[in-house]
Amino acid sequence: MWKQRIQVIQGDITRQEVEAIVNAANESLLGGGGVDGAIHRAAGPELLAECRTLGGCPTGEAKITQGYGLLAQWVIHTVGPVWQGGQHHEEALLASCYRNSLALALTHSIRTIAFPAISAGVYGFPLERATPIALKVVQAFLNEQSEIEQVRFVCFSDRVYATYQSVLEAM
Ligand code: AR6
Repeated sequence: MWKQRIQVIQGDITRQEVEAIVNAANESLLGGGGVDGAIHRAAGPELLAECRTLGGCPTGEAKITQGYGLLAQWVIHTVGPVWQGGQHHEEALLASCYRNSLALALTHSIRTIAFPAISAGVYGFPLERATPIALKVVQAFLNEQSEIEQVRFVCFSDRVYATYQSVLEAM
């Protein structure tokens, strides 16, 4: 059952003991604020050095690096869309972030992965719209394959945590 492989927790993604954590990056992949800044701080300067070799990442796609100082062995960097009102393919691009991150995890035999609420911070994607997209893409992906054992949504705030819980309960 897909739901048993999904976990919603409140916490800091940099402290998760999973094989891969997902970073909500920007197209440069050279760091920033929010969860991106926290991940780079926790991983150390080697992460930025590897990111510099990647040549950036288009919105909706994902690239992988090692985790360096993190507990996680891998970091999957994905670039969420900036919310521009909803008429600029934002929903499809956000779905692609989750799908491409999971596909990259599969090709690296990663079985446990943690996601932040991609685009729901500085990029301004309304949480009420972002959360069902995240959960539905993961649901569909888990139903298609059995290699990924656990997907953890790490919610930084009370509001994000409550939203994920209620959307998941209703599914
Ligand atoms: N663990 C888990 N979630 C976190 C953490 C953390 N340590 N820190 C923040 N969040 P944001 P975006 C939550 O703004 O909207 C960066 O500068 C946060 O509360 O980090 O995709 C990049 O370089 C929110 O719920 O990412 C880009 O330029 C969620 O993570 C831009 O921000 C995402 O918020 C990307 O914006």
